[in-house]
Amino acid sequence: MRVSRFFMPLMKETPAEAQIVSHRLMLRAGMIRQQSAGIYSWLPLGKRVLAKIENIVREEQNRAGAIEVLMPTLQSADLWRESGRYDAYGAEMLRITDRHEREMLYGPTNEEMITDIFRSSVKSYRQLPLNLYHIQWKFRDEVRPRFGVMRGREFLMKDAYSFDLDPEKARIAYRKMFIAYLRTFARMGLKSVPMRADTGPIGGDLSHEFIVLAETGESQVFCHRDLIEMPVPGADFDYEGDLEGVFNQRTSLYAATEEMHDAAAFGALPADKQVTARGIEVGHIFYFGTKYSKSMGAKVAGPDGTDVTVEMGSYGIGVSRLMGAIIEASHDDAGIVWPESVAPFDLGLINLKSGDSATDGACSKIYAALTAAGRDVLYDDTDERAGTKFASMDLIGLPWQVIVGPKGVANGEVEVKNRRSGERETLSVDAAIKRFAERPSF
Ligand code: 5CA
Repeated sequence: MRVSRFFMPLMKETPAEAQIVSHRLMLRAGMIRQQSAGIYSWLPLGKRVLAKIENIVREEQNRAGAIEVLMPTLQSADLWRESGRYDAYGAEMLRITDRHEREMLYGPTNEEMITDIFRSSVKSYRQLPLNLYHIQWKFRDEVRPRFGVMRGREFLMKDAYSFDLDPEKARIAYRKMFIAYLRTFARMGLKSVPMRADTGPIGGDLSHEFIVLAETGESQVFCHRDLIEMPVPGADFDYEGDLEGVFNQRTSLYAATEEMHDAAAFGALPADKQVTARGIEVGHIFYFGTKYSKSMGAKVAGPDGTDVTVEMGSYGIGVSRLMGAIIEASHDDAGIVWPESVAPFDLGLINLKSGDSATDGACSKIYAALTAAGRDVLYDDTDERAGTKFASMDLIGLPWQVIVGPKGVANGEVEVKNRRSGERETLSVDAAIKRFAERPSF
């Protein structure tokens, strides 16, 4: 993509309305635009990152055996009356009436709808276990939408729902998601800590929030220091094998959100292991048994032919919130520093003298070769000053920059800069092409 043809409305000024760094940087980098309180348009750079985050979430859900569906944003109020949550949900629910005076709502979550899908078509225990998920926009009329996409009113969520024959099997489903979440966040460069959590309006008695530690986080959390750096299972993890090992290793150490905090148990940890911090909740998983299946009649015929009410859990990830969390965890004074896995482009190509035929020629060669190799290159071919180009490229945070100027080109050379470390290296044009065309991590 050439910058001259792209849509990337960067802001020079620091937006006054943004209180935290991720919100400021997303606005300055032209990734989002606020349309109403807590409701955003996703501009091209933001949309690209959102798609990358979504894809990592999807790959890890699939790997753990969950199956993707897509449910609508609008739901019928009658469905929610069946579970009793239509009245219980309160002012956070956006209620809508259609032209036939039918009561509808913009879904804040989907337990009722997925239970309806399940009960209409699953009749036998042989079809279990089943875990269905979707990645869809939600609406919650939050009292205080703030911090940009961190606490929006409209936001993108991955929500999965598991169905099992008995509580023991439901715990297996819970553990699979628990492990999938560790992998999902680690692939985005985040250190997440699962913490015992309150279940709120979703219900149930077993629940973990996945927390990324950050000073600007909305949650007060307490955990054992060893959880923060604990390695996560690899891509070859066997979801049909031992789940308990990983699960127990994490849950045997103290970690709780404020609502579930046990000061005495925490105080019993060695002083140097006690971490009291702020955190961002990027995921939340629940096991709530038969709360919805019972009220909505979701049953299957068990092995002996008698009806069994299914055991359920639900598993959410804040897909749009993750973008804010990643920036909070990875930025510097010059701007965003994207991990390669979610960067909007793989690298930026900076032409320091557009219009100079040798420089233009070298850039075109690099751009064509890397694009042909499947790399996403953002080529700054504009005639802005060099300083402006450097600042813009640093602000939008692509992991690598290839800098091409007339002096270097006269010697057949370009400069490669790593955005995170700031390290620079001079390479021949061909070596630079080879380096990025062959990078296995892309
Ligand atoms: N049905 C369950 C699990 S699927 C559920 O709704 N859980 S939740 O309420 O905890 O939401 C799941 C995740 O969505 C949260 O962990 C958080 O990362 C994200 N989320 C919740 N509210 C917002 C919001 N207002 N803005 C952005 N993300 C949000």
